[in-house]
Amino acid sequence: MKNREDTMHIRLINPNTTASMTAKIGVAGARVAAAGTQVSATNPDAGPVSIESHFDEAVSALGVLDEIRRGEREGADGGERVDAYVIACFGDPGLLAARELTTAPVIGIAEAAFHLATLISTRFSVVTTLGRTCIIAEHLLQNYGFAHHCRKVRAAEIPVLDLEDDGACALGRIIDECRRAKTEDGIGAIVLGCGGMADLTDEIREAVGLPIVEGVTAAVKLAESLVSLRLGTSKHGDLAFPRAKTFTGRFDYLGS
Ligand code: 5HY
Repeated sequence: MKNREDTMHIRLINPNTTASMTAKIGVAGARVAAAGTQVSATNPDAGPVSIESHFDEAVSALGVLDEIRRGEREGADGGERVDAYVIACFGDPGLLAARELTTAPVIGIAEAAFHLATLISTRFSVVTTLGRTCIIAEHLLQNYGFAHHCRKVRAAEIPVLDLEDDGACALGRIIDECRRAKTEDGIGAIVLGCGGMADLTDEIREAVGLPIVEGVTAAVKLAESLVSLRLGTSKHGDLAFPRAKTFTGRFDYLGS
């Protein structure tokens, strides 16, 4: 392992295949990274251009696992070792399966944002993209044990890729929904519910006047903490490496 005091490499994985969103996520992560932290951002070659349903989520999870395996291979082949991974989609697709594939910490942006929001407020709301994805965030809140901290999961009713289109006034709709949350939900903070919102934090904070927790930047800072504390994914118990076995058909490449 590297001398943690000096350098670390954090790999951000955008589970959808929209390269412009991956680049934006990379810029947002690098902007908050400490000196000595190298941030790289990738997305799978295959998968949905945006994740807006359970189906999209399920398909994107395999892309996430392929990117983790790629990061591990790069390190093993003498390339730049990855010290921590961030899954930069608010559904945290494939999170636990990804943790099985590496000793490095793997952090989902939803989980990271929930953790930080509860450190600065007793109650927060989430503002995500489409109404149909709210249930995904609600399931994560329950699963991670944060449901009682979250007053409401709201949607700005914008398709994810509107965040890539300056003409779509996605920002205005997000600010309007955040303002409604501020006046109606009795909260102290707002969590942004999409990796594609990673570059909007400052403008939303200015316009709404509440602490805004954004998942990509939250996950980068948590990853830095874990790596500098030499805390990696436990290989004792359910997150141990998967047992070697044959995979058939188009998944035979996963066999070991
Ligand atoms: C995300 N979709 O963070 C989720 C947001 C959402 O492609 N990146 C996506 O709406 O669930």
